[in-house]
Order: sequence, then structure tokens, then C-alpha cells
Amino acid sequence: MIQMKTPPLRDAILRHLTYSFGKDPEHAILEDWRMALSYAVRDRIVDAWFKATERTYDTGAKRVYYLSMEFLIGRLLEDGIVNLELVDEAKAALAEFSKDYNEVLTDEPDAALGNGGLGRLAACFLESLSTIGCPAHGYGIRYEHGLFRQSFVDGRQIEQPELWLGQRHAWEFERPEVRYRIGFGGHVDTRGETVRWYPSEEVEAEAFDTPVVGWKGRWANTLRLWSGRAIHPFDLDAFNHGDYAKAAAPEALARTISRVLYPDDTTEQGKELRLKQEYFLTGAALRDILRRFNNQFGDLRRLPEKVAIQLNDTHPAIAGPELIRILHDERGIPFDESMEIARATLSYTNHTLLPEALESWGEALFGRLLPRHIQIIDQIDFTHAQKNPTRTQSMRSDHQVKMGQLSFVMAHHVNGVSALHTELMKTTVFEELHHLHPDRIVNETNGVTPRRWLLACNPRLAGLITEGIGEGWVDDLEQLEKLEPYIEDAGWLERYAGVKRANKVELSNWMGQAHGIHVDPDMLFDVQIKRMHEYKRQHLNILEAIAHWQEIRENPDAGWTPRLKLFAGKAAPGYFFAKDIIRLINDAAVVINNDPVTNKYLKIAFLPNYNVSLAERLVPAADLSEQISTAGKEASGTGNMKFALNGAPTVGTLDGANVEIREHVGAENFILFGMTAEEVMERRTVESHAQKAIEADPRLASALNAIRDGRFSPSEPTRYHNVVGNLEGADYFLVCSDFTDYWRAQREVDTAFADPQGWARMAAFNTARSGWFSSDRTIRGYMADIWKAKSLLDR
Ligand code: NBG
Repeated sequence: MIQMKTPPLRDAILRHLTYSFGKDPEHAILEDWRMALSYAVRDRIVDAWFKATERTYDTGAKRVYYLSMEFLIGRLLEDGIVNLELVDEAKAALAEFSKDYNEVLTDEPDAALGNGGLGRLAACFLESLSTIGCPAHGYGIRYEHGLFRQSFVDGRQIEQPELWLGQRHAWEFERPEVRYRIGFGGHVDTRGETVRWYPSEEVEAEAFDTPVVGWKGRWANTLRLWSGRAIHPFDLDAFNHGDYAKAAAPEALARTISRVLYPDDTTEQGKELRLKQEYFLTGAALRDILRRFNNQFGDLRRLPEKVAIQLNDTHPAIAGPELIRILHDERGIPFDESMEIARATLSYTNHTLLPEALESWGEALFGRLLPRHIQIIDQIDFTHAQKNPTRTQSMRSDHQVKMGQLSFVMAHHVNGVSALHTELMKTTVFEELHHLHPDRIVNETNGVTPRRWLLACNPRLAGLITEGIGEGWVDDLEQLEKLEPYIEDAGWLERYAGVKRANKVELSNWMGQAHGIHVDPDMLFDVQIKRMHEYKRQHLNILEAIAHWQEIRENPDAGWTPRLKLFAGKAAPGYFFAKDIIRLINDAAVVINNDPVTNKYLKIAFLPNYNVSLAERLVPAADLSEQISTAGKEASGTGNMKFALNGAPTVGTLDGANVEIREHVGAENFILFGMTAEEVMERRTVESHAQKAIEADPRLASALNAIRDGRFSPSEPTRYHNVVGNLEGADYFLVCSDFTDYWRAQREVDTAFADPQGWARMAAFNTARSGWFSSDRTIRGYMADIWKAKSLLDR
């Protein structure tokens, strides 16, 4: 490999400014500086990237492929700078040109190529894979428009298209030479043993590569995203006849496939274009994987020995039938053997038990778009039924193709994302399949990368930790437990509390400048940030706030603990109930914040356009983490881990990874409330459970009455009748039934927070005992239990 000298960062910035962007420092705009710095950092990442690739080839190691429709990577510049330990050098270099480091960093648009937890998890995993030095690729779609931009008009959510590529993007390398044809529709030709699919429509998938660097730049893997291209981009004939729209049509049509990210996280839409996107990603990724495998190893029977493919939820589930199609139809391997090779290569992660999220496709649509695959699915199903004669559930029922069943059958391992979720999988959605294949389901509790979610986003806390225990924690997070003795030192604890206070001041200043929201940084910062969903119960939170407000009004001098309730999160554009909740929170905020009697003690703010960067501001400044889903519904949660790590104790239910967080940080450092998953299932069978809960709790009744009477929507008193009706009626998510205990838990929080030292202790124990929630630990689990892959770093 060619060796080149690494120039000082300052020189590299200047060189890129001049020769890559054609600007001198006097005329460069902020974006030019951001790009020049990014290129200077990227150059160094590329060095690590080449070395890693070379090492992987030389050792013939097994490679991991993570197939995901979403990678919620956010900004990448700070990630690169932090992982290459260039923070001081970058600051100094920019200062020489009188540029502010933070201003340059925040110029970068967020790459919002994901909806929420599933996409952010994929991004944390990529970073951990690189930190660990496990040879891996992420495969996804290069959406032109990521998740929509959210703003509020009169408190209502407004969606606007997001255009992350509207500004220059520094991180990707276009690979015009890496293209694959992806077909749809057409017919299947069977001649004896030979089966061939002749698609009627084809597009090309073109690769764009982003290097992902790990801690200390020891390793870098690739995120390869596919973009849709026309095979014959331009219809010259139409153009010559003056039909310019028709001339450009092929290109426009092909690009549609990678145009937008579907904005639903936990509801399945069943749209044709979505199925096309799923096959587009999977088809292109598999061809690419097999090409690489072929160049290095050749014999396809060795595929499982050298390749592990992880399906991130069922979205890439078509990988099973597609791999069989390639092995059997195209390479002539017998069907059963092809199926065995595919199964030994594939594994599948389930991310939700919500029935409305389990993908299924109408067989008419599926058969029209993928006529060969539906035949293969039937053959997989038939083979599986023959081997398991007691089986009752098929992959094809009610004229639907069931992607969950398909994924399970075609995977050698199926994993859940928290201990509770994994157990519930065995007794609910996959009960029968688990019974037939009792060794297939394993648990890999989620984690988050400590580089982004502590070192980079909370430099004050990171500094305090490193001062005490050294920097070993950064890639060995369980070392945080070495902090425990410090917690007993009153001086140290005061510094720990000082860090939180400084972070809160910083957030308050930013909220004032960016949103005109002015708050006292000494209030308790109570934060709920996540997608808007009934199961996550933002409405439980606002109901409690309203009840609390009413109580403060009645007795203003009772020594209340001042509290700021912060919300952020997007609702799927078609999820009207969730949008009503957003509006209700905004409406309640107007009334409550303007109440002179109470606003010293209670304020509410809903920050617009929640994304990764906003989370990076909020997490370090939170005092309290709201994780209040109906037990049994949140598969894991990962925000819960970020808050605990950054010293915000949880008020939460026994759901998802909350259960394990509580076990790790200690019950005394976690504010528990609510029914367990089992109690939830039982309560649903009780007639009029909501009514009973309301009758038993006058606070709840009075809060509901205020909403119903239009106290927060005087211009339209009926605005929330649907919401209130739902809560008083079916209340499937048991908001009313959990209200009283939630209210009690919040008063416990008030009392605890009124003792600053006691609270700081709780917070510090959360930090010291959250080491297990590193995504490095999670990835090591996948490597050992599922992928049988090894790190190539010598340590
Ligand atoms: C989400 C779950 C979260 C979980 C993430 C990552 C989907 C479909 N599921 O609880 O709701 O933390 O996945 O596993 O987005």
C-alpha cells in the first residue's frame, strides 16, 4: 500500500479549502470551512479504512453484513474528530482562522435516514463494529429525503420534506462502477429442472460508500447505500420529438425507488413502492456480497463459513428467497441444499411485538412484483411443513405473505432486543415456531455507543470521568464502575452535580436563542423524547402534568419542586391520534406556561423536529428520564440507556430494557411505577377498567374534565373529545389504570430532587452502573452467539 505522510490538520484544511473547494480563507463561507475540515478528517479515516480492508482480505476472515432499511446516523464530523482524537487540534486549527468549532460542527445537516430506535441502533452498531475491529458492511438505501422536518403551526405538527443532500455532504464516495440490475414483475419460465425469472422492469442500484471509523481510528468499516438509477437514463427519441417530460421519465421513475424514507416506525403500510425498496436493497446487497465472496473464495457451499448476514427486522426478509433463487436458479445448486446454505447464512432481529408492525403483503401484489419469489416462498413453506408435521401456521394465510414467519424459518438465529422482549417473543408472535425450534431464539439486549452518547455529547462529564479513572472506559464501558468509590466523596459528587448544572445552563441558553423558550436551569429537567406513539404514552405524561398544575393552583405555597417538562418527537403523518397528542401538549403548554400562579413551579415545552442532534443536546442536560410505555410494548428502548449513562435516573415501567437498567443501576436509583406485562394482560380483561380507574382517582377525573371542557382549546372546546373518549373508553394502553401510580412516582421524584445531594448520588450511580449498555457489549454478543465472527484487531 502507498504510504503518505499525514499533514497537520491545519494544513490539510487549508489545502482542501483551496484545492477541493477553490476558496481562499477570506471568501470561504461556513459551509466551505465545514467541508474543508470534513475532508481533512476524512482523509485520515480513509487511511484506516484501507488498512482494515487489506487486513480482512489477507486473513480471509468471516465478514458480517448488516442489512437495514434505516441507518439514522445523524452528523458524522464530530464522530470522526472524536474517534480520531483530533478535538484539540481541530479547535486550534479553526481558531487560527477565527472560526468557531461548534459553529462549524452544527453546520452539518443530520443524515436522518431512519425513523427512530431501529435506525439509530443500526448506526450505533456500525460504530461498535469498527471499534471492535469486526469486518463488516452496513447495507441500506441512500434516500434523497430522510425523515420529514417537523414544525408546529398553532401547536399542530406540520411535515415538510427533508433534504439532507441540499447542502454538500462530505462523507460518501460515489461508486459509479458498482451497479446492479434489480428486476420487478415479468414472468417465470420453467423448463424441467431449470427455472428462470424474466422481469418486465429493471432499475440499477448504484453504490455510495461511507467509511465508518471506530475508536482511535484503529479500524473502519463501510456503510454502502444504494441509489436508484435508470438503465437507459434518457429517451433521446422522445426528446427529438419534443416530448421532454417523456424523455426524462425513465430516470425519474428509477430514482423514485430511493427517493423517500417511509415515515412509519411501528405501523406497516403495505405499499407497493415500499416492497420495491425492500427488494431493491436486498437484491443489490446480496449480489454485492456474492461478488465479493466469489472473488475471494468461490465455492458457494462455504458461504456460511465466511459470511454472516443479519436482517434488521423483517424489512430485508426477501433475502431468504432471493438467496435461494440465486443459488438454485442461477447457480444450479439443488433446492434443499440452497435453502440450507441460505439459512446457515442468515439471522434475523425482531424489534417489536406490536401486531400492526408485523409485515405482511397481499399475495396478489407480491406475486405480481416478485413472481419467482412467491413460488420459492411456497416451496420453503412446503419443505418446512413436511419436516414439521404438527405445524399449524403457514407463511401464506388470509391471502397474505407473512414476513415474520418467513424470516424465522429462514434464519439460523432469531433474536430479541431485551430480556423481557425475547421471552415475550417465545410466548406470543413466535410461540409455535419457538416450540418447533427451541434453540433458535436468543437474546441480545440493545446498547448505545459511548463515543457518541457520552464522550462526544457530554464532554464535561467525559472529562470528569477520565480525570478519575483514566480513558479506558471509552471502549470498555464497564470500567465506569470504578467511579463508585468517588460517589462517596462529597467534593467529587459536587463536581458531578456541577457538570449537570453546566449542561442545563447550556441547554437553557440554546432553547432561549433557538426557540425563544426561557427556563430557569435550576428546575428539574424532566425529559420525554422519542417517536410519538400511544404505547409510549406521552399522553400519560401530559395528563399527570395537567393534574399537577391543577393541584399547584389550589395550593400555590406548598413548596413544590419546580419542574420543566420537555417533550420532543415526531408522529407518523397518518397517525392522527399521535398528532392530537402533540397538539394537546402544545395547547396545554400555552395555558400552563402563562399561568402566573404556577409557572414558577411548572413549565412545559415541546421542541420541534426531534433528531439525533437534538437528542445529543437534551440527553446530557436531563435530570429525569421518562420511560413510561405500557409494559410489554416497548421491545427495548435505547434512549433509556443514553439517559441513565448521562446521569438521569429513570421514572419508568418494567418494560423493555428498563428491566435490565433497573437491575444494573439498583432499584433505589430507579423510580418504578405501573403494572407489569402480566398485570397489563390481566387488566385488559377487566370490564370498564378505565372507568374504574377514573372513579378511584379524582385527580385523574379532574384532569380529563379540564381537557374535555376545552380548558386548553377554548376556541374549539371539542378538539380533544376523541382523545378523552378513547381514554375513558377502550384505553387499550391503560393510561388511566397506570395514572395513579405514575402520579405517586412523580411525587417521589419531587421529594428526592429537593435533596440535591441525594439526587446527585442517584444520578452518579446511574452513570457508574450503566457500562453494560454499551453497544460494544451487544455486538460482542452477536459475534459470539450468532455470527461466529472475530475481531481482527491485535490487542
Ligand atoms: C424499535 C423498538 C424499540 C427498540 C428499537 C431497537 C422498531 C420497529 N422497533 O423499543 O420499538 O429499542 O426498535 O431495537 O422501530
